[in-house]
Amino acid sequence: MTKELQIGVQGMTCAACVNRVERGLKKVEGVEAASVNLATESARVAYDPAATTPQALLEKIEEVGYTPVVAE
Ligand code: 9UX
Repeated sequence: MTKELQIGVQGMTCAACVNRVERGLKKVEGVEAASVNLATESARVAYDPAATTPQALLEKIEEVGYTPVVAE
């Protein structure tokens, strides 16, 4: 089973920032795909809810240096 989550990400200013967040998210166990958009300051993550949690994804974004924002 796969779930998708849209997360706001604040603090990104360049393409390298985007890569940091994407690569960080993809390293989380259970993440199947991660796509980060600089223009909309958000990340879209597909993950296995049996293997990870939204909380772990938010913590990873903080760990790589950015600010996650849960909106929707
Ligand atoms: Mo370049 Mo993005 O230092 O932080 S990676 S602006």
